[in-house]
Amino acid sequence: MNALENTMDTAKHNTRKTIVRLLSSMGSAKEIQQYLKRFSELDAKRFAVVKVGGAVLRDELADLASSLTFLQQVGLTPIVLHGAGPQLDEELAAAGIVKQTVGGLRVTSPKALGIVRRVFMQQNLKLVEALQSMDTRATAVPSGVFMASYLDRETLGLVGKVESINLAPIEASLHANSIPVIASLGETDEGQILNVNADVAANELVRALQPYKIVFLTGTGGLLDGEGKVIDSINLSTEFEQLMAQPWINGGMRLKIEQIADLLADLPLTSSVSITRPSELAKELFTHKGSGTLVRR
Ligand code: X2W
Repeated sequence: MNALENTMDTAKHNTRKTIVRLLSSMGSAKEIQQYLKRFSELDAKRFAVVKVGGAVLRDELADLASSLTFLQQVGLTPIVLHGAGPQLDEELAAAGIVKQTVGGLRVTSPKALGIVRRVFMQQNLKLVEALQSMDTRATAVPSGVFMASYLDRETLGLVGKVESINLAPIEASLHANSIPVIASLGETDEGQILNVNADVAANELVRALQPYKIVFLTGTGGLLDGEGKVIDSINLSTEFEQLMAQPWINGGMRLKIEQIADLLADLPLTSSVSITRPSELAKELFTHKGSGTLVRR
């Protein structure tokens, strides 16, 4: 068996595990039916945007593929946007390019951009192939969605700021009930490809689509409190100030919560952001209890 077949064998096994886990975490089948009905009634574009970090593609591909397959099996099509941070770290280091970030964004030289493009394409195809090998319809959308300008060319080099979103490739994929798998590469009016941070790209995509569910899949399985335990839920309208005053809130976490608060402010009140791990995606979507961290405003 080659590596991909191995992954997919695990993924098929995990799809069965997903169903068993889901059933055991529910009060009754009524619960899953309620959610299924609610999601099915939404316009396809408004069901869910799922952001997948590069670390998840590296460490949890089988769980990710089976969770997305499960959604397609129940007739739902999520919109998937992925990053490739750790893969870029590795490939750029291998090419002798020293990592430099400003405000969490990677300074991207012309030489680095060549590697960024190749790695994004590879990671995009890896997820699409993993899905297709499970007979799941998926469409590679490695670029062409994020129309961008230079964010700060002097400081950051070839890094993009999203100016507008081209929904056409996403809509075509949804129309074919195929999961669009989008990479966070931007493109200027002149056709210059730019490196866009995947969380930033996900947020812009969400602003354009106004989906019901926004899910960030991470290795941590949620936002962690001072003891490293996953926080169940955060209600921004009542808990924001109190949360931000906690001594254990670090810079990265503060930024993440602030970004989510900004994002939710631009969305209908019914929308929520969840942060969970791939194996718990169905539990998050179809049970009252959910999984990971749920953030509302
Ligand atoms: C990011 C794009 C990848 C990314 C980078 O070069 O790392 C910028 O910083 P994760 O895995 O979701 O972190 N781009 C400009 O964001 O991937």
